[in-house]
Order: sequence, then C-alpha cells, then structure tokens
Amino acid sequence: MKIDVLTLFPGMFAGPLDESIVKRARQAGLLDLRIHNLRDYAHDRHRTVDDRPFGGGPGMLLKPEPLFEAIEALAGEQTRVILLSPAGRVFNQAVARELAQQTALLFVSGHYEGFDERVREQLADDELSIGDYVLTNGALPAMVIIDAVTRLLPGALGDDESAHEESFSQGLLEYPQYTRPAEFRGLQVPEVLLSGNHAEIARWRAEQARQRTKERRPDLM
Ligand code: 4GX
Repeated sequence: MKIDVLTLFPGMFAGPLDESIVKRARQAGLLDLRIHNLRDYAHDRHRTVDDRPFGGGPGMLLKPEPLFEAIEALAGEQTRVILLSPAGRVFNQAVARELAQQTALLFVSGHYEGFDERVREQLADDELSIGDYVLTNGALPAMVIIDAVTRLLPGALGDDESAHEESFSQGLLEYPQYTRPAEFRGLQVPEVLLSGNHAEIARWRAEQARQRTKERRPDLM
C-alpha cells in the first residue's frame, strides 16, 4: 500500500512510524509511506498556506491553491483522498478494514479552523475524525489511522501478534487474562484457567467478555 501525508508539521511524524510493526511493514515493502510539507506547495515569498475567512470570524483557514496543487500532484487515479477533521465520520475498526483494502491513501491534515470548503467539495473522497475532542492539528489522527491500517496489511503481523484483532472484530471487549505466577502477592488466577478444561475455559471467557462489554461499553452490544 502507498500512503502519502500532507501536513504543515512533517517533523511530528518522525518517531511513531519508525518503530514496531509499522517500521517492519515499511522495511518489508508492505507500506510505502511518504510525508510531504504543505508549505512546499506555496509559492509566494512567505510560502503562505492560510488566510482569513470571507464573512469574518475568528481564526484562519487553509487556503485552496497550495492544497489543490499538492493533492493534484500526489493523488493518482487510484488514490483515496482523506481529510482529517473533527467534522469527519468517526474512525473505527470497520473503517480501518475498509482502508486496508485500498491501493493508495492520501491523508490531508487539517490545521487552524479548517479547510476552504472547495477542498472538501472538489478533492476529498472522505473526511475522518478520530474522536470527539479537539487536537491542535491532524498529524496525530493521520498517524493513528496509519497505525491501525498498517497492522491489517497482509503479512504485517508476526505469528505472536496475529490473533490480536479480537476486541473489536468480535464486537466485544476482551476477557480478563493472566500469566504466571498463578499466585502473586496473595492474588490468585481464576481456578478455571488452571483447570486444563478447554471447553469450560472458552465458556468462562465468553461470559466474561459479555459481562465486561455490557458494563463498560453497552453501545457495542
Ligand atoms: N480527528 N483536529 C484538524 C483543524 C480543522 C478544524 C476544522 C478541519 C476542520 C481532529 C480529530 C482534530 C483539530 C484536526 C482541528 N480541520 N482531527 N484541526 N479529533 O481535532 O481528526
């Protein structure tokens, strides 16, 4: 998969995407990830990317010319262009699975009060939010989505990581888990898990997952 990111803060991307599973996916050639500075597409003396809203009001908007030039340069026929903003549809595991099917993604990170509306109308295929809170810009949302999508690319996970879509793919939260020792500071691991009775263990886990989901995330049920 090819992923391009258009941002005013390319430096924020150094680190999170150079570690762990994403690092390995890039090294293995599963993911071709490139970060681009929006300011490189502004051509006036001050490399201006923002301007004041028509009609007045507080704050600044990303102006259309650098965004149009950049997106037209970076997006191919097959590219899904995705704006990051709190006004987008809320990202979740189902959206991650959908994006993992695409050939190429271009994330456009919002900043200031947002984009000139013509960018939305003319260039965006999709607009995503990572949740109902306000960040300083769309760089972290882009990284969150890239991380969640990358681990779904075929071959990205090693054997020990593979099973681990459980929580949301089954639609329930995970059951409680324990590792050794069986007793720690007087705290016992539930007897059933030490029993070796696999049918009973499976039943216990399913029931725990159901209870926990009902208690913490009834919206998932
Ligand atoms: N999930 N932000 C974008 C600027 C902005 C404002 C309005 C477009 C429209 C966010 C989120 C998020 C803060 C990134 C505001 N862009 N993005 N930025 N939550 O809070 O995605």
